[in-house]
Amino acid sequence: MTNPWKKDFPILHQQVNGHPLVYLDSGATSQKPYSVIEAMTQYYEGYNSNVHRGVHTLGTKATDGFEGAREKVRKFIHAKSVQEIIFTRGTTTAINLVASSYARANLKPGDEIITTVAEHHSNFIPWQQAAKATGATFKFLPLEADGTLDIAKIAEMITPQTKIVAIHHLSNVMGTVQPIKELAQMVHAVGGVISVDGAQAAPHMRVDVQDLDVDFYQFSGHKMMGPTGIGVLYGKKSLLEQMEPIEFGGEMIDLVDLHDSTWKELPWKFEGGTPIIAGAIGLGAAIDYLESVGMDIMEAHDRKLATYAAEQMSQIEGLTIYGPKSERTSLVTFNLDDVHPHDVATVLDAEGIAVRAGHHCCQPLMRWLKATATARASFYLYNDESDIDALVKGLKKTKEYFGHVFR
Ligand code: 7TS
Repeated sequence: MTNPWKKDFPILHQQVNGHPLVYLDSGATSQKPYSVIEAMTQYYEGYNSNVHRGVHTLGTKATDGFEGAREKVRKFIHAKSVQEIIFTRGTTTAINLVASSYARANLKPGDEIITTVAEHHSNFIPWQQAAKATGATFKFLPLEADGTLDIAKIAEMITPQTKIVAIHHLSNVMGTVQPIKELAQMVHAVGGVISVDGAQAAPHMRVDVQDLDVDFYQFSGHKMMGPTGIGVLYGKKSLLEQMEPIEFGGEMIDLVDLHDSTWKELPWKFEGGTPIIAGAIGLGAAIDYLESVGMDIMEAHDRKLATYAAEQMSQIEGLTIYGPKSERTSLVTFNLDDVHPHDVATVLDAEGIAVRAGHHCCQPLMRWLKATATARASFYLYNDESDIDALVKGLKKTKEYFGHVFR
């Protein structure tokens, strides 16, 4: 059966290096459906204007589009209020906001920030630096060999010293989904907060911030069929209210006096300067598209593909797969014999197959895996089994080629 969604993504219908494009790098960034591209074009062609300022018709339309997108995000992650939805440049900026504002104001020596070695650098360095700046201790939850967490083993690490637990929801290398709801309960029981990097989870599964009971949750538009330059920080209102902005200027002020100033109410106090208006509108259109598919269908589709890929790839002799045997979703990270992953990716590219190779912005995890680098195939709605069959064929060809070269 042909993939019913692929027709919605114009970029996928092209040849690369003389072969039909097989795009297996959605973990880095996803492709965009026509409806997202059109929503952004309509804004620029029809009502481009700044938001929250003018009373003129175009300005009002732009503000309605921008704030309408915020409401779509709220509904998408089931937040209580739009005041809890802060637009940022992406996941990285959203995490930095929490680490620079909340963490630096609330931590002191003796307090602990707990994370894992499997974090993307964007969910690692901001906390590492906040710990350094405040004298807090930076600690790591032990991971099982497949990247999962054993809740029973980590329970004793979460103590009244634990002020922040910062963790990924879905790993961009291992494909593991972490038990966020259980972790949130444990962290709250000792009076701490939990901040969750949802960059990979939000595109692939239904996220309900109230059900998970997370304090902060961050994700990027570009990984979920929206444009680059827009992302989201969800924060519980009670926490965001206590926090100081880290960017000052237009848009976020209430009153400015010579020697002091006051801020707008949530969410705007964290949105200094002219925001990414077309980006927010594009993200709103992406959410409409995702909802039209249904996040439950999406999750089942991406799990099925990741499982099929792991099964097929594990039959290639000399291929190592990282991450859990089952229960993986959306991606497979691997190495092929002693061939450098960049060489694997280069041979695959010659076949029109796009995969990512490198450390995936996870250097501590690469060290923990004892790998200098890995290759990764990541899947999304517009992929199907035929893409994975092409990958397996390409990998066999790569193996043959390098076997021949090295012999
Ligand atoms: N967190 C995780 C888990 C990620 O996978 C990424 C990006 C980020 C944070 C940062 O997101 P950004 O939108 O702010 O850049 N991950 C990847 C990747 O795996 N390959 O390229 C980018």
